[in-house]
Amino acid sequence: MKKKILVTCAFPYANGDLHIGHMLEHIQADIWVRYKKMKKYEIWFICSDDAHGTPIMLKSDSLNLSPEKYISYIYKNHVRDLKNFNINYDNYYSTHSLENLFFLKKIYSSLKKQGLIIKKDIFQLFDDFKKIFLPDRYVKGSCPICYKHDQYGDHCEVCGASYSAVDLLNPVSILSGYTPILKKSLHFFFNLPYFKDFLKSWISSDVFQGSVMNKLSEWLKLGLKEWDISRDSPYFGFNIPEFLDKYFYVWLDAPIGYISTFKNLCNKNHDINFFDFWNKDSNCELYHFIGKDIIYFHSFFWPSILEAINFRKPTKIFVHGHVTMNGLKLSKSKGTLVLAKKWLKYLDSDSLRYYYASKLSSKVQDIEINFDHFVGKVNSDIVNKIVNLASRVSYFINFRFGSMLSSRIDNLMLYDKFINSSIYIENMFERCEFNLVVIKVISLADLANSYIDDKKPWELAKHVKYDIILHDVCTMAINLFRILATWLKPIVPDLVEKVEEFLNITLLWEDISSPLLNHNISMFKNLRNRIDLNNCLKILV
Ligand code: NOT
Ligand code: ZN
Repeated sequence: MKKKILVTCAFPYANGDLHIGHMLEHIQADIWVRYKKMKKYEIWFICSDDAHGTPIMLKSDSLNLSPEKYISYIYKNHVRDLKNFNINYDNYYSTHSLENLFFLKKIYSSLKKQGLIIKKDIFQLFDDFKKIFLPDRYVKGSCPICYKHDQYGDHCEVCGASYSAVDLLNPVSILSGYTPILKKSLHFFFNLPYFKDFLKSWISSDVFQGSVMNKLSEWLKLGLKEWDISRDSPYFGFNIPEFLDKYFYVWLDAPIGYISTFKNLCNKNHDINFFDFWNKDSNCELYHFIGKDIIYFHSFFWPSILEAINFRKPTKIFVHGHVTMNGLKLSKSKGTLVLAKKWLKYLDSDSLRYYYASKLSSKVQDIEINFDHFVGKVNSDIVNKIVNLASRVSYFINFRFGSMLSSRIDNLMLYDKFINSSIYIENMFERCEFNLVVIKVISLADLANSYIDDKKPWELAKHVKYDIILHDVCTMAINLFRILATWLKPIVPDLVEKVEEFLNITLLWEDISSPLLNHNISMFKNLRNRIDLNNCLKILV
């Protein structure tokens, strides 16, 4: 029996709109989920807004909005953008929810009961002007190791050293411009070192890609520290019971959001059993898609918490690299942090989905967007090779044969060659090697186009006496096109929706082994336009 699967993406912060960097992960996971759905798995795909933390509080303050109003505004934008990129979530929720508060309290009380919460006074940088403790990213100063100026409170961009904000030389608050003071406060810590042995065996249990596993072993050797899970007021988040001026750190309630978002889905769909998925001995699978910047949270903190509360651990944590443009990180100031909605103003969702797919593998590699390459790739692969395949023969089917496919295909061997590639394509989808799916599909599209070049239907059409063979050749080409479109369905859903209208069928994975014969297709219409480089350049303005 196929195991049921729950899939999550990392929760986007509710402090701004989604950009094409975010979309990489949503697209990657969505392709995988769509593929699994086509293969008839019971699979649930969930995500949420990560609605707590200092940046969200400060941003809403600056807009003169309550944080609640602000996160609900951002939520609507996120849902809109995800929908427009065809990211098919079964539930998209928020960590600022009753369900999340419920699980957070329950989990915290269980950790407390087990003696896993330690309270300690610590000293932190405090902006006495703004009356707020400063998160690492809100303080700058000189690196205590290489003395370079203008470094953040967590690590030095010049020498790469990690340190704590209190070690910065000449610290300055980004919020007020004043020198912060050191202030004492009581903090709550999760006893992460207690889970050392568990983590040691868990991280080597095939949950991660090889390169991630190596990194984790290195980190583990460096030793685990108790994890600070509390933040002082002012903060936007959930209160710690009995401590009115203290809040749970956003990174504690964010992963708990995986549980609560799923619970919220179960409340809406009574056919799903919550505990089937989260019990310690669950038979279902749990997949997290995340970026390489948040590995530590998902590989050490999150599984330790699940272990502590006797819940199941993730089956796989799939880590991807970051999006770059011209070899550089996406950045607001350089205009390369392209918002999802801006992308859609000048380009379309399928083009980004296809381009990402053509570059995504199971390796933790950065994904470079180069607009010349992007335009070439989408136009040459999708328009010249895939769509063209149908447009080269549809005229004859539509006008010579009344839109009816023939009762035979012309070349059974070539058809079988396509079908025999299905196993390989399935394996590559399964392993998230989407780049190899694309390579295979395009190499078969080349083969199909060569087949048409050889058969020259436009020559056959000159003599009525060749009508039978013309009909079989065109039917053959349409059938090859149909197989390719079925394989591409998880990647480019907008295109394939139009293909389905044209072919007058729903493309199903299990159907491709038998050719489509004696079947009425629709009139061929343009299935997609070419991309214009000028539109890409408009995005960057
Ligand atoms: N909002 C975080 C980020 O880095 C991701 C949270 C992931 C969700 O964008 N939960 N967990 N763990
Ligand atoms: Zn330095």
